[in-house]
Amino acid sequence: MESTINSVIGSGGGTFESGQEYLSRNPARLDDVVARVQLGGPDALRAAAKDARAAQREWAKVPAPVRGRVVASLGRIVEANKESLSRLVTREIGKPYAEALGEVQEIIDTCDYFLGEGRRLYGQTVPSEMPDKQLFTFRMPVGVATVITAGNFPVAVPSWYLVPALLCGNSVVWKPAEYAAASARAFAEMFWRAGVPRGVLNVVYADGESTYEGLEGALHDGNVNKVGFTGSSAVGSKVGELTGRYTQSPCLELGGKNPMIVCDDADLDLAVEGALFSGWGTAGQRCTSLGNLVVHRDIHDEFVRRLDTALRGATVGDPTGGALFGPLLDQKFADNFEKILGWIQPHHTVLGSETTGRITGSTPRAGFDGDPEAGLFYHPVLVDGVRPDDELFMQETFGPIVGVTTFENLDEAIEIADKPGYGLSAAIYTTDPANAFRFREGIGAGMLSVNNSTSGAEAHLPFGGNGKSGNGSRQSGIWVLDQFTRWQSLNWDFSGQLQKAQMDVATV
Ligand code: UN1
Repeated sequence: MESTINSVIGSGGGTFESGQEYLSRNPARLDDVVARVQLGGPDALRAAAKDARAAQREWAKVPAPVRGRVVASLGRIVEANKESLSRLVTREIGKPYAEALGEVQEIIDTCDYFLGEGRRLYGQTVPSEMPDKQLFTFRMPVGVATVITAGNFPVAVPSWYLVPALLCGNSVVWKPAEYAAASARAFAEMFWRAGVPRGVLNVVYADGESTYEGLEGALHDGNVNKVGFTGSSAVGSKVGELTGRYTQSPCLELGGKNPMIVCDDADLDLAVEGALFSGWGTAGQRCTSLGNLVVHRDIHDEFVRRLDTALRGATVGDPTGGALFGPLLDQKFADNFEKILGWIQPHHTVLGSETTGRITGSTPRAGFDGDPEAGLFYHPVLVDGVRPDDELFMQETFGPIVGVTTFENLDEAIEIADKPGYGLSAAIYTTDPANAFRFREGIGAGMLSVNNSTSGAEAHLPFGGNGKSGNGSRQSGIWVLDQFTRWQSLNWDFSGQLQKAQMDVATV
């Protein structure tokens, strides 16, 4: 069954269609159309931001604990629909069902965390340097948040923005990825059912160019106060430039080339398991996916042998079954991955599969589960002999491919690991705490793991990166409140005189 989705849902109405229709297809069975999406032109986002502005004032007047109750109710609605939402995510983006369940759980965890924040959202009382005067701080909503998200985590990552933004009294314009349109709509419906007024959460579907133009227009109109963006580093830097022109600092969660250092004292089986999950799980399509294995020279051969065996034994295929990974997200990602396979050089050794590229009837794979011709399935690839200057080492791949590079001492490993200039997530496998601490101090990433993989961050820790991975902003947990509120100070003088700061210090 397919559904039709209009370019703008939630807010006032009007016609913003650009005339372009996008078919959101099941990437495991391309003939299965999940939704027909009417893409909007630049006016769509601009109009939605105007409606969001109009709705925000009333929403901000709703007491924060009551907004917290709406978040609590959202969590319960998501919980009650956990299986159906997960099934839709699996159908629309090809994420294995077990991972989709984990993704939906991440929303429930986010709601559980923030529902109590409605009763906190603390400000401070601060002593004054003058008598009979009291100082206070308050958290104010920023106003209208425009949130642009990718489709690899079509509901959990949006929840990291939407839930705290709404809780803090902001209204939201959400532009989800078109290839995850139906999942986004199903999730938005849950907000509205939970009690978020329709104009307070507005969903817009548009292509990249119209989104950029619409955002520019909405910023010009003064109807956007905060932009949250999850996507590529290239687009993130454009969003940074655009918002910078309006003296705004966006919340950017961008790409990663996440390294895993495997020391000579590591538990190799544990490291293989971690590499398999974060390198090829989710078809390598997480921003936290493993990009570079940086392996100690002395254990390199044994580690690569074990990883190669594990990868050859991994099941690829039908995401509703037990496969390690399913198809790539969408044709655009498949085309990009074909280009990335061209980065394999003659000095590389390709392992993990007999061949690279799309899995078809004529390039079968042992243990493939599903119809290879029906979807965007690719062979997993392990590339040995990668050098730190290779494109494969330096660039994000967003697909089921991981390279191996060697090192001799830990300082060198840390330097190599940071070379691509991203800084999202990084892992080390070692049994020596001293190695772990040196890694913690030296590495540039925002999220670290010791003896665990690069993916799988928990929802109440700060999520985010540095360098090409972001501008240092953090999502999730308490830290995201600084994205969606502004500090306001108040000084209250009850002395009955004009007291001047910095003037009376000598007389006290
Ligand atoms: C992403 O790919 O954009 O840490 C987010 C993880 C997940 C979130 C990934 N909790 O891998």
